[in-house]
Amino acid sequence: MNTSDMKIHPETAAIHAGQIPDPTTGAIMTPIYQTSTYVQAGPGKHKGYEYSRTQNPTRSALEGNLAALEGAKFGLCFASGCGASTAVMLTYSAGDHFVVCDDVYGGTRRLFTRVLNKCGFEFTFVDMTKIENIEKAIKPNTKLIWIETPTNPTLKLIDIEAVTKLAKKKNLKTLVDNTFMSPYLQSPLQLGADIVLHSTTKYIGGHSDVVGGFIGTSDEAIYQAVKFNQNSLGAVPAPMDCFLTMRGAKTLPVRMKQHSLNAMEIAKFLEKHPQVEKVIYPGLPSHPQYELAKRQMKDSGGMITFIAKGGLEKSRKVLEKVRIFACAESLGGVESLIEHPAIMTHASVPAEVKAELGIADGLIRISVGIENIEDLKADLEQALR
Ligand code: P1T
Repeated sequence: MNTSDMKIHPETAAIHAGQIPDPTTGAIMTPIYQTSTYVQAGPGKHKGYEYSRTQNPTRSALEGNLAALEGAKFGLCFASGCGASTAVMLTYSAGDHFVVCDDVYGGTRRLFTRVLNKCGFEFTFVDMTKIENIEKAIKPNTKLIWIETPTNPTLKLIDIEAVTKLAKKKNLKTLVDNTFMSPYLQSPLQLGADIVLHSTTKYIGGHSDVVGGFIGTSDEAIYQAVKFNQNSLGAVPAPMDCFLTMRGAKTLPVRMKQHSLNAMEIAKFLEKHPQVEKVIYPGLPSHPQYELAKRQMKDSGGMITFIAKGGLEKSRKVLEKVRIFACAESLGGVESLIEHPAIMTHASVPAEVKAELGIADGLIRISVGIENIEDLKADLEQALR
């Protein structure tokens, strides 16, 4: 069951990578090593584990598992996606500049513009659907290009390969937040990115029961720098959280297939619906970057954004009337969620930026779960009516 030297497919890696039966009992599941410290035979004589902020065997198993899923040599886990972002960013210094896609997750924008700006970091936000916008934003002190694709919540796509080519030419690093796609549907490192990041709270955990973050890289220097910050900043996940995330990850491939199937059906249903003004879904030929979606993503995932006719009043009603969809922030769980980005997940984005990005009052974001598709359609139908 040690798969480290085998060439295995994602469906097998999700279940086995990083995990070996417990050597003391044979337990097939990695134990929850609920311990803060480890007994040493003498000062410095230990088995690779000294203190659980620094290392924990349940966390190591999860890190190995997720690194394998992303095709990364190294993986590091954090207490949240924001914790992972912070640990990466703090490997840089005051005076460094970053080019960031314009509609990053609201919490990432908040971290950059209201926390890290105070540390002397500089950010330029650009629409990365056009590569020339990135090229124009690069300055002599630029260090990293930060991509999220599809973007949150307007589901714009960014051509990862084109960006990483430009970054390499300019001697810059590229990070891809792969949360919306999951490692099963998109492989940024294979497209040339240096770092891949996840809020494991979402599809990787998959059951809305745990908050976590992950970064994967095959660059030893980046790994060492982020690992140093993982220990120094201390935003590490608890062993129980690592166990839950690892259990979730085992079914990631089957869940992603069903999320994509269900979302495709819902997107088509909404596109034909008389109460709906516009649907944004990368799997629909009406998506402006449909060709890129087919090239870059294995399937289209579970996230749909749409605009209901009737503005704020109508969208509020839809969110109040749903019965299977739950009105809640977050995404990527087995259950379907519906939310209003302008009021909920992206409330911290300034009003003028929201307007510029098209995060309108009528905009609704749904995370399509893996329930029965007819039930989901019936629920949206009655809520829209
Ligand atoms: O919530 P946390 O685990 O800290 O992850 C932050 C984060 C990072 N990147 C992306 C693309 C995200 O969507 C998130 C969190 N997003 C939500 C909570 C949301 O509802 O969009």
